[in-house]
Formats: sequence, structure tokens, C-alpha cells
Amino acid sequence: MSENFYRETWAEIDLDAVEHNVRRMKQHLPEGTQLMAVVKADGYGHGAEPVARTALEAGATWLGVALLDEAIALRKAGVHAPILVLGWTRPQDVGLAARHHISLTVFQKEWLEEASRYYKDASPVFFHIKCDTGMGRIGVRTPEELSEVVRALQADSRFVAEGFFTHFATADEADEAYFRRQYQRFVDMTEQLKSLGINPNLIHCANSAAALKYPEKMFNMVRYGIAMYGLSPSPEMKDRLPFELKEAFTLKSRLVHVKLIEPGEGVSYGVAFRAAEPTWVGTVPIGYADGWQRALSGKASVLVAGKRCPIIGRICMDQLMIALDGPVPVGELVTLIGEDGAERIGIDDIAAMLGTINYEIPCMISKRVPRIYFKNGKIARTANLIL
Ligand code: PMH
Repeated sequence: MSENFYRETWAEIDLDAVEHNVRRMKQHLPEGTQLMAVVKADGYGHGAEPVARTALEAGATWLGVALLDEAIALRKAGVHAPILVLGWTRPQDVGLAARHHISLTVFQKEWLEEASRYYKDASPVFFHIKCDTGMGRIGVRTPEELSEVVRALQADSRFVAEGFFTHFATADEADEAYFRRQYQRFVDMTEQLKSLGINPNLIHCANSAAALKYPEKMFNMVRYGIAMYGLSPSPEMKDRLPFELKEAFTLKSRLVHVKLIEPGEGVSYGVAFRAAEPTWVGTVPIGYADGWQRALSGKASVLVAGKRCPIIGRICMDQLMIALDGPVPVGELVTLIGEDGAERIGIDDIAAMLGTINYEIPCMISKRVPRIYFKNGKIARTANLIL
């Protein structure tokens, strides 16, 4: 299928879907609201750089990552757009961030004092102040803490307050009470910020859920993650989306072995499956080391020639077995996530089987699974992440 990987298991990333999801969100937001494409964790497992480039072409103006390392990787790949590191960075790395024109999140006065001592250059460093309005993760929590952070920032003339933001804990839930409280706290803190004499260019609070539900109230930027990848922020929101989201991630493989086993014969470690009747068994070269978790054993199915085939026995490190209706040739396409004929296995289905959220599913598909990128319906590039 491609020159740069040699295995029969791969993920297909539909960049046209990402483009659609960004364009529709831009249309959904009031004119002038900026869109930050959240591409942390290698673009939620889809690939940070291709997703970032696609999102920027479709109208995003900022990129969001969790770590300075992720931001530098994007710079090294030649991405020049503004990037914000959403998590905590070591104060001694402030110079590194500045050299790469990467904006940092701050919320600790001691951090700013330390960073000020470490930083030896004259060029400005751009910060977004994070406030904790109820997520309970990182951020200033009180008016006193906010004043202290602002003072520490103002104490170094090279430090620029470029943004002010918070993050919601429950924006995807039907009950809005906690969300409203967080929103009001954020409004109050933005007022306090003004009274302290700083007016950052960027004020942002929305994740996908908040941007989908309350586009008019989201200040001048939204941070767009899960829905950019075509996934609903929660099962509750799935039937109430304001526009269609297109899922970007599919997972495919090919049968590498097919055989008929006799009644009484077993399959895989521990012989958790034993044939009750003559059974056609297919071997698929994907396993838990690819992120196809062992906990999916006995739960997930795959699609072969438009039919659902259950995984039988335990999922191994690199392979799993499925029950086939009848003889199928080696090399036949196997769909683990995606559509085949009238059948479809969605990321949400796999998440439900594992008792987790859709966010975790593409993130768990390991680097050993090459990614193929589609643009304008054609293969645009392939990425073998381990070679
Ligand atoms: N902003 C911050 C600070 C985030 O942590 C995230 C996602 C987003 C924006 C995007 O949210 P969305 O994907 O719901 O649109 N962060 C996480 C997280 O830490 N765990 O799951 C998602």
C-alpha cells in the first residue's frame, strides 16, 4: 500500500474531515472569534503536524499543546503559527520557549520570579495566565493569587500578558449549574484583571463542548479539540450537535492467516475460546502493543467483507483472532474502526466497550501503527512512526 511501512495494519486519517470540522466551527462562531486547534498528544493520536497544518488552512490561527516538547516538535517540523503550551513548563526553559516563539501558561508567582532570573535574553516572552474556576487542575484560584501573578509578570518588562484563560470541567454535561458557576467566576476574574491594568489580547475558556453549545459567549478564542477530530465531547451531546461532525480516524488491517478448526480446538492464550462446531478462524496482525487493548477480548468485533466478525480468544501482543462466516482469502481487508458496506464500528462504540471516553481511543493506538493521511480523497502522505 505504501513504500514507508511494511505491515498490514494502519490507521487512516481523513484530513478532509478535520477541515470540514474546523470550517463548520468557524461558521458557527461569531465573526472574529479565533480558533485554537488543540493538537496535544500527537493530535489526539491522529498526528499533530498534519492536523495542525490542515486546521490552519481551514481557518485556525492558534495551536494548543500540553508540553513544551510538543510545541518544539511542531516548530522543528516547520510549523510557524502561534502555539500555546497549555500545561506547566519548567521555569528554566523560558528562554527555549522564547527562542521558538512559543507562548507559555503561567499561574504561579514564584514561577515568574524564577523564570525572570533564568531568562537572560532581551526579547519578549508571551504568557497566558490560567485561572482555575473549578477544574481544580492548574491556575490561580483567588483574587489575591491573580494580583500576585499579575504583579510578578509586570515586574519583568520582557514579560507580556498575551492571554487569559480557564478550562471547564462539565461543559459537555446536560446539567449546566457547575458550568455556569465556572463561567461567572471567569467573568469576574477578567473584570479584576482589567482593574489591575492589563488587557490581554486573547481571552479564552471554551473547549469543544462549550464552543458547540454557547458560541456567542466564548470571548475571542475557542480551544477546539475533540470535535475537530469529528467526535462528540460526550454521549449526551451526540444527538444535539449544531452541525455534522465527520470522524477522521479509521483503523484497518488485513487477514494474514485463515483456517478451519475442529470442535474442541482452542484459540489463543488460556484457551478462552474453544470451538463448539467447525469454525473458520482469521488471524489479524494487531494486538495490545498496538493499543488494541486486551480488555477488548470477547467484546469487540471487526468488519470483514461488510460483515461483523467477533474477536475470539484473548488479544495477544501483536495478533488477534476472529471467527469468520466461511473461508475468506488471506489479504482480505479488516476494519477495526470505520465502515465496511452497511456496517460501521465507531470510536464511541469501542470507548463504550472499554468503559472509557472516545478521547482515549485514538490516543491509545500506539506509534507502531503507521498513519496514512488522506486529503481531497487521495493519499497525501504516510507516516511510519517507528522507522
Ligand atoms: N483546553 C485545554 C486546557 C484542554 O486540556 C483541552 C483538552 C482542550 C482545551 C480541548 O478540549 P476538547 O478536546 O474537549 O475540545 N484536554 C483534555 C484532557 O486534559 N483530558 O481530556 C481532554
